[in-house]
Amino acid sequence: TKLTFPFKVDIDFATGHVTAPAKVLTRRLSDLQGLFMDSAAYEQMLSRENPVLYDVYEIQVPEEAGHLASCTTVIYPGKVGKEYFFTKGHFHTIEETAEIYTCLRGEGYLLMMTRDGRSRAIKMTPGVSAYIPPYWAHRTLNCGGEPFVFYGVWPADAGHDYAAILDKGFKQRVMEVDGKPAVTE
Ligand code: M6P
Ligand code: ZN
Repeated sequence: TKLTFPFKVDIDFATGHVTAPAKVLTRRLSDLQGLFMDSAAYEQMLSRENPVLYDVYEIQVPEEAGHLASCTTVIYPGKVGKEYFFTKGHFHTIEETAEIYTCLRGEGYLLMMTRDGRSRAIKMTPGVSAYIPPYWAHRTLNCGGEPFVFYGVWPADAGHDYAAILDKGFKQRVMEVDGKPAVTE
């Protein structure tokens, strides 16, 4: 690890915006091809519009062991069919690395699963801080009517591995049932 100077950023809990040095990653509906359960609803929505599902504001540090990367993520409210907008979800390339998500605003779920088929869901509301252990893939979703904002911290060299998610998806889904979010197996 090279010597890095201490720094600070300001996080706006309402918007998730972070003051520089932050890198913005925007994911739209078209970036999540094949991931939502209702593919007809997906295609229909995409034929009309290509909304932003979430923005990630990453606080930039060297991607090296010893550093901690962090970011805010803002998932906008919405659904594809009955399924709430979610992130792609990923394993870490270095699988023995953990992550912490802390909810700043709104209402959502953190879905986690292992390669051998275990799964867990944690309800996220402001002040809830969730621990994602090593080896657990993670996806978040917004099941409320306002932006869902959370702050995540992970080892900077962990990396993102999307292959298994793009191939098999997540075991659990969160759908609207009778006007309320329900976690389905
Ligand atoms: C969280 C972190 C980021 C991740 C982001 C979006 O903020 O885990 O590392 O990039 O969510 O999730 P994804 O990369 O799965 O689209
Ligand atoms: Zn991660």
